[in-house]
Amino acid sequence: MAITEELAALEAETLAAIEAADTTSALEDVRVRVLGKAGTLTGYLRSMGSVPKEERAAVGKAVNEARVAVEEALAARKAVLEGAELAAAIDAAAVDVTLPGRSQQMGTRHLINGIIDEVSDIFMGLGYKVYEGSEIETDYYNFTALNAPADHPSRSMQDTFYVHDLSGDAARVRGESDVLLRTQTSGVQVHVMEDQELPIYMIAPGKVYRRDVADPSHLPQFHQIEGLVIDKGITFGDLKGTLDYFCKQVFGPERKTRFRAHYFPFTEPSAEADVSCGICHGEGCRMCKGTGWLEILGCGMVDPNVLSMSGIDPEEYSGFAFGIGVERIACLKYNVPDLRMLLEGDMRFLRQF
Ligand code: 2NL
Repeated sequence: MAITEELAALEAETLAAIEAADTTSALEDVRVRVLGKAGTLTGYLRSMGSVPKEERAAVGKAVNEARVAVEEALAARKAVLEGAELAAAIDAAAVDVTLPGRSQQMGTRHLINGIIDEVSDIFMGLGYKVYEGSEIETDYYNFTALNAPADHPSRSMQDTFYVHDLSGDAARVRGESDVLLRTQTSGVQVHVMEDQELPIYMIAPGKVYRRDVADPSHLPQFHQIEGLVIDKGITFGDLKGTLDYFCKQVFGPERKTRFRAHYFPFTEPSAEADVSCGICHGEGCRMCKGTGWLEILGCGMVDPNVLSMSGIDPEEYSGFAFGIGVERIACLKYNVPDLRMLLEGDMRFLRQF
């Protein structure tokens, strides 16, 4: 076969292989096979020297034409394949912007914090200041300054969480620490009585601790809001008017209040306040155990001893104080069946409020 015929056959075969290549790497294989260092067409270009002189021009022309035809076909096919591969890569990496996002569940304000804010707003509206104080207190601020007898059971290791005292004092290291987790927020009021100018109109909301095992109606950590007013000429009438207003703000203007005599070591006289039942309006039902009333807080006129211990003259000043259980308000307003549900973080429960 004449060289020109061989070249024509090689060109035809190569052009067919180029058309058949379906990836850029298959196309590159064809290029190397034909135009690479050891390629078939390269072989013809290299062997031009051995072609007889009279044929050299014609063969040279044919080889060159074949090379140009192959190079053009390679370039054209390469453009097509690269375009297709780019389109496929873009498709594979594409993000479907029409897909809905993965939604994050939003948290809510905790019921207990909601009640603390609501009560704080009511008292701030009456000109009271809100003090938060410390959850760790000394025996003096939690008990002694509140007239609690030295042998009162609430002071015992049974009922109060004492904190290891690492100050190095021998007696304290033996376990007789006078540092504790507050069992009521009263210590905050004692600090205010010692440190602030009179008169005092304040509330102290926050966490308190008692050594109880958690059950549907007890938690070892719960919340209290205590209030304290000290001014000249404060009477039990001021206490009743203030707490009646408070109850109507929280539970509704149609609710009534009543005050029953009670005992607390830090107040004299002392009382428990009830609010009329919101279900039966005083008729008696299951909610109020047939009484028509729901107990909601403890209160009283600040004992003169308590005033004196904090440096306030009980001849010149008088005051009232009260303590509200926040979990108790939550139960009355929202019928929480088990206080432990307040601590489980189950959004199906917490979202209801
Ligand atoms: C209750 C009873 C009460 C107080 C707390 C108080 C504080 C000072 C002086 C006098 Cl600094 N009293 N606090 C008074 C009466 C009752 O709480 O059952 N709370 C849930």
